[in-house]
Amino acid sequence: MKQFSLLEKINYPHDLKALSLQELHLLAEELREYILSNVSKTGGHFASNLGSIELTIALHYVYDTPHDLLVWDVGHQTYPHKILTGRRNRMDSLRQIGGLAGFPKRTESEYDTFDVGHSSTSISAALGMAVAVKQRGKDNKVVAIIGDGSMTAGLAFEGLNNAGWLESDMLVILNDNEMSISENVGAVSTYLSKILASRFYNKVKDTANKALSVVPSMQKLAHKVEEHMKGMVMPSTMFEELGFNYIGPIDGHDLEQLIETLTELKKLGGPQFLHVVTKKGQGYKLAENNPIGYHAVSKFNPDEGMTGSKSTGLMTYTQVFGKFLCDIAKIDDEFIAITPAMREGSGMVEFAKNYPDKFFDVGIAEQHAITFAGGAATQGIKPIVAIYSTFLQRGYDQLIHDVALQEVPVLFAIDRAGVVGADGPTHIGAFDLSFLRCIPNMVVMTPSDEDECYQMLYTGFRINKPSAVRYPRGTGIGKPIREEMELLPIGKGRIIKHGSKIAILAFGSMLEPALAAANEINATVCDMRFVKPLDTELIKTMCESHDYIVTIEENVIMGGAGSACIEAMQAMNLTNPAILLGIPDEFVEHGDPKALLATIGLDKAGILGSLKAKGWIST
Ligand SMILES: Cc1ncc(C[n+]2csc(CCOP(=O)(O)OP(=O)(O)O)c2C)c(N)n1
Repeated sequence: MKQFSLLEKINYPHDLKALSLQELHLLAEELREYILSNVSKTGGHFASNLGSIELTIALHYVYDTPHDLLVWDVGHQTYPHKILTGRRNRMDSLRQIGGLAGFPKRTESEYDTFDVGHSSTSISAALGMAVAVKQRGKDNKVVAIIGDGSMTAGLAFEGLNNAGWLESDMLVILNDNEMSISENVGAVSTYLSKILASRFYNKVKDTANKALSVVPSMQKLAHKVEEHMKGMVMPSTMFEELGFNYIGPIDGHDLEQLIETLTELKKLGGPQFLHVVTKKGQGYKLAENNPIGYHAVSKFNPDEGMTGSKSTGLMTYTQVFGKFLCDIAKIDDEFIAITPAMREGSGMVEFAKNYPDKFFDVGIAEQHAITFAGGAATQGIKPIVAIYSTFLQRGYDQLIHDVALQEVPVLFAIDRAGVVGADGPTHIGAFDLSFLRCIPNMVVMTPSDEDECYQMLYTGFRINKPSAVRYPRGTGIGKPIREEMELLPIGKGRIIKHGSKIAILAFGSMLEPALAAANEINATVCDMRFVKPLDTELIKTMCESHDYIVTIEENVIMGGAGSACIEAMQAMNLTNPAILLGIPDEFVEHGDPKALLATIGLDKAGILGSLKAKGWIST
């Protein structure tokens, strides 16, 4: 059993304030051990949390939280913050049903100032807070903490642009570890590396600061000297041009330096920018050496490290997509594959290695990814955009305006559609069928097994239209992928099981539970395949030969595939009673995906329960 004798005395940030620097160092060590011992049991984000420990301690030590507002970006690095703000004893419940969320959540703690999960929101949110604080005549300090990966998004720059202009009192801390989930990409990333490399400037600056800041009255002079030297040895930083006072880079694992710098910065008004350098995985060698692998982990033995998850023998849909990319590259040269910073999660590692000229990691920039694809498509190159359902939400206007309206052939491979589990409501892919099917010119497909997914990707790739294939997180059902690629008939579903009285129209991942339920009650089951264009002929046949219709999808019921079926039935004057099964009108919380699906009635028992409740089957 590990000892956490100091950490156990720290329940809230005010307990920190009495500690000496030496004790704060010890606390950092214990926090590191505590995170390792907990996250290796629960799974969750890992390497970024080891990297943010000293920064978190320093922030809570210097600032008066929760009165002062810490605004974390993404929030996957906030386990130290959670532990120091009253949630230490609940860390073993992390990301489980009823347990702590994996990201900051305002309903969970008054120390969580803004709900996060999607990146690059912190500067805009913090600026909004700073403006509100001023309007209300309050004195809360506002600090945004953003990683260099998250700094690649347009949204972060929109916030900076506005903050510099408004001259608001706020501090932006750039936590630079030179990594996104993968290696960070783009010109901003190169620029940050250049700043880090300019050691000469830092050395001179540090010496001048040390020499001149001993006497408080000399601090102003120190600043002036620093400004002057910046002019001499280095042009002003981009952040200064945007209206911020840039400080740094400083070592984000040096508690003393962090505390000193933050203490000084806290006294300053206007937009301040602190560049902090950290190491992803700091203090756990295996994670330091493999920050990509340890970005997010499932359970592992801390002494051995991750040994790779036990293979179920089943392919994940992500792997099906990765295979499709590599296979299509062998027979077609005229395409590119685009990811907004999700190379690993989207199954593109092998493709990126083998076809670097065709692979584009554009950074955390979903909007750009889609418009970039639209542009390429106008010039006869077929783009494949690999994107998580939840992150596609960021690029909605681009999808409508830059792809669908111009009817350019872009294929969207939409991963993590439906209930995703531990990441919770910020990451659930609940809405894509609703927001895709209302866009003219789109073809929208929902595969129910691995081979269907593969063939749909091929079909979407070949048809000369904007198309989307949306598939769930995790493994398929074990259907082998056929060698030959097949063009599926557009807008056609298929009957999988013949029965009577009740017809279940299943979309994608819900075919499996639909079949399980149908086997008990002799219902008919259709694999609808296409949400758009919808197989209205099949719906008509089902309505004419059955009393009742059930639709089922892993998407919100509102405006989803079931709604499409009802619209079609209305248009054809078909009046069979129908039940629409899907995600209800609420955000699904974090937890085990199977259990979550069961709680919203999207499993065999739930389907049968809904039919019984209607009196369509006997109890
Ligand atoms: C809009 C959006 N796209 C993608 C992601 C997935 N994502 C989570 S963390 C992360 C990397 C963030 O990098 P950085 O901010 O540098 O933090 P680090 O992981 O290096 O600590 C990405 C791409 C996300 N959370 N939000």
